[in-house]
Amino acid sequence: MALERTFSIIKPDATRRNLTGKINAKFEDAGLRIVAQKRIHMTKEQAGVFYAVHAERPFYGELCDFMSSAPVVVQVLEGENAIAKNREIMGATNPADAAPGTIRAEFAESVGENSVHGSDAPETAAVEIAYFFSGLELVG
Ligand code: RTP
Ligand code: MG
Repeated sequence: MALERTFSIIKPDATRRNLTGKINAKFEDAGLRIVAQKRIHMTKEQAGVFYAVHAERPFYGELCDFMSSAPVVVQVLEGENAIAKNREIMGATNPADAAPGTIRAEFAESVGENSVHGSDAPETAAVEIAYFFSGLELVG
């Protein structure tokens, strides 16, 4: 299988608790390479565009408030089967359901404040990467 790229966010609950390094270690230990990374603080509007797919869900407002409440680390991860591999390392959305050893099992605080985001398909990965990074910032 060819190298694949996925988009990842280390969310505000994790940056607040200084967990960036521990989370990045999990990605790197699993063979994913961080080919782009930056720390940003999104406005509520920018978070709203990113999560527009959830606009009709009851938790949308709360999610946008949370994602703009503190800095996040946005990153592009590269590796074999990177999209599925990253979702496996992250664990289930709700930390109560996340497998032992996953990021969400170890670090997430709740179903909403769950430490990381990862793209769910090649099409969404491409759109999400382009929202935050220019081609020149991706250094494989
Ligand atoms: P993500 O998009 O952040 O990688 O997470 P995911 O695919 O595992 O979950 P998704 O269904 O796409 O939901 C996006 C994010 O919305 C928040 N959420 N809150 N309060 C709730 O019931 C609820 N459900 C989802 C979480 O932050 C989730 O990661
Ligand atoms: Mg999702």
